[in-house]
Amino acid sequence: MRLLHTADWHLGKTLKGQNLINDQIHIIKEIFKVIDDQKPDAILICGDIYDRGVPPIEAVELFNETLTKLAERNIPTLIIAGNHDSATRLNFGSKLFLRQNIFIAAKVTDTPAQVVLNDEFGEIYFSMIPFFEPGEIKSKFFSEDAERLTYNDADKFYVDLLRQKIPANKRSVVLAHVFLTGGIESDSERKIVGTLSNVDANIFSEYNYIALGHLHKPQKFYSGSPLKYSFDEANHKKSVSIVDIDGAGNVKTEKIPLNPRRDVRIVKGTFDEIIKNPKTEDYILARLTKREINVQDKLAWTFPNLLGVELPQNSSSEDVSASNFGDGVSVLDYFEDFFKAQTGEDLSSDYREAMSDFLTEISKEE
Ligand SMILES: [Mn+2]
Repeated sequence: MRLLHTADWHLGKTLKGQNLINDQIHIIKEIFKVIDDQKPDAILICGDIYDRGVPPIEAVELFNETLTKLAERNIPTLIIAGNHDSATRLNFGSKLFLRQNIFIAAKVTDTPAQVVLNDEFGEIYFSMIPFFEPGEIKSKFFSEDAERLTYNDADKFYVDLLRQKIPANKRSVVLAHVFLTGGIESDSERKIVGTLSNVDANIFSEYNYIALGHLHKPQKFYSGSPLKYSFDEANHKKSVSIVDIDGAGNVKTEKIPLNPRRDVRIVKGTFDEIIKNPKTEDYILARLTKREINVQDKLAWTFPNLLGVELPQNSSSEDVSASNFGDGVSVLDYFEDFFKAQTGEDLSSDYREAMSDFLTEISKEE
């Protein structure tokens, strides 16, 4: 059986205020090229479908179109929720989608979701473990006075429930959205909170293939995100994983690189050096090695998608989005920029008023 493993699409994400929806539309087309070329028997999407619990409408539209296209191709698709997804919202329609061979496991359930697919050698069991906090497992399966669980305890408990249902000598695959001990992190992942947030790989040791989401750099067990979602990922090579499982349960994986619409890059040097770069549509962070003022407008000729300028000297760095912060700019204006950078939306007059009242309140307290 051949699988395509991907994760961390983060539909609806912005990068320093830049809406990435067109980049995401493009990269999903690229993934479909891989699907049509490699002809996987099933697709695994291991969490963080959306960037936030309430995704923007164009992100929901994109995911809707994607599921429709997968159903048209009749490729079984297995989807779990990540720590950025709203479990309840992602769960919408999941029972109806079963008819289309689209399996969504978003919530902790009494009977954990397990899907069985067949190839010419027989059955393969797919254990689907959505992201959850240990407290959710505790409140569902343990008494109130039971000891607190770590992520490792909670995931191991869920894995044990799933393993009980897998007959001996059957091949199996696990999907999960966890931070594996020893994994390499990136800036665009939202840290899983809790002191013991890591999970040990050995809890999954009985599976033939471990398909994980959460870490954005492609690495062992992780397909990584399809796009670079922070500038510290500038050197990543983004890909999807093609996984072949033979009749004996042996696994071969290959990473298929994805070509983005626009790359995410850091250019470094003095202003004079940087400005010599050829004009590019890529998303650029300019890291100046010599302090210079008012370079943004000049750099924008070469880099129309300049998303940040970093200056040397201590820790002083400036974002384009926050470039006018300083004397004469009110905190409220700064907040408005920040709000727009975070949400991609303008601050409504109601919110602006509420924030203004709040600022007045706290200034009284000082
Ligand atoms: Mn993620």
